Amino acid sequence: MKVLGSTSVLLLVFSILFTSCIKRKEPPMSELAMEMVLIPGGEFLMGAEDGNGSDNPVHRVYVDSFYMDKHEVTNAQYFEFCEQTGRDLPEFWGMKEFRSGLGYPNHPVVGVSWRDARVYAEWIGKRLPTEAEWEYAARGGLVGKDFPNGDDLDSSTGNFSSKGTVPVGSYSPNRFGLHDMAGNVVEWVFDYYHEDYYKASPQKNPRGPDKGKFRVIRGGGWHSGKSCNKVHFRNCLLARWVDFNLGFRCVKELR
Ligand SMILES: [Ca+2]
Repeated sequence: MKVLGSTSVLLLVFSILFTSCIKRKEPPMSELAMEMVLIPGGEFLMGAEDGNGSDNPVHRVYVDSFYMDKHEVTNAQYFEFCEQTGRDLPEFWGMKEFRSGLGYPNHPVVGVSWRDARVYAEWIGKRLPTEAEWEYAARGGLVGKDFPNGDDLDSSTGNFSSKGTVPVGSYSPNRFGLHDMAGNVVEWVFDYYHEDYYKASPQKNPRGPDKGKFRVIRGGGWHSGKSCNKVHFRNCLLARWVDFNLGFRCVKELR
């Protein structure tokens, strides 16, 4: 009986250890702080007068403080989500030409729909950024500049018009500490798209139209031209769409 009792205790211990290994824990804030940066709330001028039409008029917007992922979500991070939730792996998974799959753990995930991105964000205790939050963060506190680090973007400051994604964080961050806000992959944001939204946008914490056919995408990617990488450039896709040039990152509210 004594031997059986010891075995039972051992089994119980192993069971607890195994369960604790497979159960995802909420990361502590110190860990979050390492992978996210605090974007201090404030006002900025959103849009551009000389943009592609939907990004004007320039209008003053205020956003509250929030945390934002320093990097685009990676293949390794998204794989863990699929492993733990049973969600399908992304389109293009395992395709070398798109640097997709576990052979490229630190490259940004591609081939995910807006819905995939939103479910991932909820699973990890975050959410997708609003379009205003994304642009405010991309500008990094600079005023009237087209790119995250100033007036220009070239092959030494961002991954665009290239042959594929690169590991996240391969280029210098902007002044808020965010990498790849121009280039690498285009990023899904929360908002529905409407080309005239800036004419009617609320000034404080805008969240986009209440309904729409498309979701906004931001930032340009490896397969985008330079002009699509401007901090104010807007584009959109159907929420179910997937693309080898498109990924996402998440934000988290302070409270
Ligand atoms: Ca990007």
